[in-house]
Amino acid sequence: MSARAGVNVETLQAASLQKPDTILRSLSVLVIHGPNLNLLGQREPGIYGSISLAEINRLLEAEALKLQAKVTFIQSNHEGILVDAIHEALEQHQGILINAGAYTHTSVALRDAIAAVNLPTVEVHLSNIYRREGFRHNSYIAPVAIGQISGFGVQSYLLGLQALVGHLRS
Ligand code: CA2
Repeated sequence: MSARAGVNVETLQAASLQKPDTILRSLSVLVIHGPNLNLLGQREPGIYGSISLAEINRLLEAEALKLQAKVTFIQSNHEGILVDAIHEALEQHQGILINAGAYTHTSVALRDAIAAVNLPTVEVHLSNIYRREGFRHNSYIAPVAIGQISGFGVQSYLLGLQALVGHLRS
């Protein structure tokens, strides 16, 4: 081993010999759950299944581990709290995974917050919003998201996380 200015040259050489795709940057993703999603598993299992929000978060943790990413969760029933969380994400996270719940179809404020921070965002829905009532067919989030996954239950979240991390690493 040769040493220069206290730097372990062997370690540097080993790092530079790795294929670029095997050097994984540490990535942090903020997962946002909107209004009423705290009720998952307790009400309306016919539409949203019997899985709880805590279980969805556990599955996302496990998926994030496989993807070598970090996930942080917030659920709120209050639009302003979600807007604040999106603003604060700019300092701490590289991407956002969001199920904005009913705010998907109503909230210009959430859309503007996502556009303002300009963090890559993936929109997910448990149900297929396009097979449901007409008022669920419009998403204010979709035009400022890099993509949307809808209709696959908890898989929508897991596929969304994979897509977001893939996008951030590409
Ligand atoms: O399918 C989705 O993930 C939705 O974002 C869920 C929202 C709905 O307003 C969107 O149109 C589609 C509703 C979340 C409410 O979750 C509940 C869970 C259990 C019981 C009642 C509501």
